[in-house]
Amino acid sequence: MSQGPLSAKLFAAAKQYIPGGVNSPVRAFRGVGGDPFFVRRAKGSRIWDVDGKDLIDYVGTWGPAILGHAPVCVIEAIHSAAKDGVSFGIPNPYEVEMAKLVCEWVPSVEKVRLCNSGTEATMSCVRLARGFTGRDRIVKFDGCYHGHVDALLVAAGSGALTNGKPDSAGIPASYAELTTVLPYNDVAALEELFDQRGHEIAAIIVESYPANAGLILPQPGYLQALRDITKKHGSLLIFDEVMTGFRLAKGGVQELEGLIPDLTAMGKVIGGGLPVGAFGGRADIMDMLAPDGPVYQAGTLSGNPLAMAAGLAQLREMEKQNGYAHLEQLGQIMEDAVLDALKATGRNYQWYRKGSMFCLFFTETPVHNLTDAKTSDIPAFRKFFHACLDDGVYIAPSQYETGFISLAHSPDDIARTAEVMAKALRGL
Ligand code: HOZ
Repeated sequence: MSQGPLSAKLFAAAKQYIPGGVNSPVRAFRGVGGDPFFVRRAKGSRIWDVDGKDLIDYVGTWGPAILGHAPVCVIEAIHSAAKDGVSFGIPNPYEVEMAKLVCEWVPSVEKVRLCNSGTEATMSCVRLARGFTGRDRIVKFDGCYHGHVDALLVAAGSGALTNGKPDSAGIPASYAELTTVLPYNDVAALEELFDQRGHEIAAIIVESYPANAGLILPQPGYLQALRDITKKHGSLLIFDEVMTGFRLAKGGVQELEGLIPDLTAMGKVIGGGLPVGAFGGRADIMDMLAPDGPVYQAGTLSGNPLAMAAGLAQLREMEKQNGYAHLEQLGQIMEDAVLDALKATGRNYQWYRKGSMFCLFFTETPVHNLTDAKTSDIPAFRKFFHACLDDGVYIAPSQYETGFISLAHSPDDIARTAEVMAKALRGL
């Protein structure tokens, strides 16, 4: 059972005062059945629920906890910054340090603006692309999720997909009409669209590795095709690196793939667990932002000193510990163990991993796009999820999400996880 008695009591109260009892739909367990547990404490690779049960956690607060939960360096940085005040609403030194670090680490970023969430980052990229190009049309991909931005909540992944409502209500048809949705990894569809409407297209926005419909990797040459076609037609290429940025490499997917997008949206890891987003790119595009340019974007808490201090501490610790190489080793240990478990149980489910991000699709069909992802056996995933949870392993409560390993996961944690997963697979 996912809920102990204290969680059940809290959830009953939460439902009275909060829509659905949660402050973000992905927490509601609608994709797996049952009700969510409430967390009292998190440290390292573990979370403890209010009923005292501990779990090895692969959700990692949906990505930010790359060092594990509550790392000492981040907690100390927050304490130290808070002593001088928690928000100023006027520039502070931390935000300059953070902006400099982002420009140094992320290959395409010449200038960056800090904001408070990944949603703000993608929303601002879209506005900026429209302002810069003077065009209105945006292209996105089926199953990609870019936060709860009106223009992008069309054919969306993550909670929208999990809940079976990938097109949100409340978005005027005339507004959604300006978003064209393409299947991912399909160069012919891309070329056909640009041949017909290239002159209308302000930008393509793409999750650099889509991670909100499970984890889907680009076919060789696909990201380059996006780069080439946008360049040819005078459109911008926006990489949404909210999930992948600072997680797979210092410079995200663009560093790994050797590609330079025009704009990049960032979030999650950059905030060290506090609410931070960022977007950046070519200086001539970024200079279109107010106060220098005509594209307005703002935020009372943007560049908040606590959030900047937490993010800087986390990113510097990753660098100090050579964290990305270490995460790749942990990811490989996990991969070997899961593939062994699949073999031993005679299951040919599709496993995808890049560094510390992973997804096990409950389908035997290779997954290259949302249509493939949807061939997954959802009842089998639900059963697997609950079996893992009962045995102390917490993965995201949806087939259409991605798992995260942190530097706090030990090889023993991973070995235990593989045992639990093997038992869950045997039980299907
Ligand atoms: N990108 C996150 C998981 N796919 C979203 C988390 C949330 O919606 O709360």
